[in-house]
Amino acid sequence: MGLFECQFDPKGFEVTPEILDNYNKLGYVVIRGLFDSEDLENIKKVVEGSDALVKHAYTRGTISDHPATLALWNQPGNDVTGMVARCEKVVGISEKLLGGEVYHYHSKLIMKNANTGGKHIWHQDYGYWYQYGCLKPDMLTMFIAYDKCTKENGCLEILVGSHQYGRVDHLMISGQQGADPKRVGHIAKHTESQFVELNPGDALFFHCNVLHQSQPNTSPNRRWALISAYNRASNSPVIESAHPQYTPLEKVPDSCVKECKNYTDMSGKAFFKPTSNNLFQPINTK
Ligand SMILES: O=C(O)CCC(=O)C(=O)O
Repeated sequence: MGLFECQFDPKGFEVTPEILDNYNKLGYVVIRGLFDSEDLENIKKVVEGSDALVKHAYTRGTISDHPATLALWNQPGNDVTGMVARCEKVVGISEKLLGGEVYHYHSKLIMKNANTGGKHIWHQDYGYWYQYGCLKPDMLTMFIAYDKCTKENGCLEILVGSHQYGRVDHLMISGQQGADPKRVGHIAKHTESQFVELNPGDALFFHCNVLHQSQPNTSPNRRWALISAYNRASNSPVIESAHPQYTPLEKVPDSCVKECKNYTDMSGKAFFKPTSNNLFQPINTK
């Protein structure tokens, strides 16, 4: 079975009942061409044209010399990457898939450079968001390919429909939080694995209980991705933790991704600053 995918149409795109049914059944949808080359050119001016964003990058995990490098921010902000996270198409699709108002939970830039690391072990995003006080799995992740994502450069691999098995216990494995490998082994016998190969500007929306992993980038081709996570407004965390409680999201027209000229002012993004003991730990679990 191939990937479940549809093509974005800037003149009018709708999350149809067919898309919603498949999302609920498979746990994901790939939307090709959600961002076009002009959008990507403008995003590039922030991501590569200045160090304002990438200077916040850090490395996480000790998976046998294949650590993951990323920058993470809790509020979208007003630069071009903020427009990506706040634009009507992204927020609208997320609201349709989650069935109600959403807010920005966090975003990140995952940087898998050529011939480097970036291994992510099998996990569910809700594996740790649960620990952050989100009571329901009313959350999703949007993964946008900034570079072409292929099997060779460590694209995402998902277990299709694995969200239907519910949340799996997560354990600390070599510096990363991973889903209990025995449980994953059982689920893998009942689900199909799919490599999610994407072209720049394509987006994968996936349910927070979908099991996913990715291999290190052993290829000569860089694989960077922009990721934004959304939570239902009604599912605000019941404790203070690493990511924000309900904060109304100020939507912007899709055209702002092309038109925004803010490439350097990152004020208000609330970048995550790692310390030796806050990686994946709730800040306050009272
Ligand atoms: O970018 C990747 O390869 C995996 C990212 C991921 O799964 C995560 O950050 O939770």
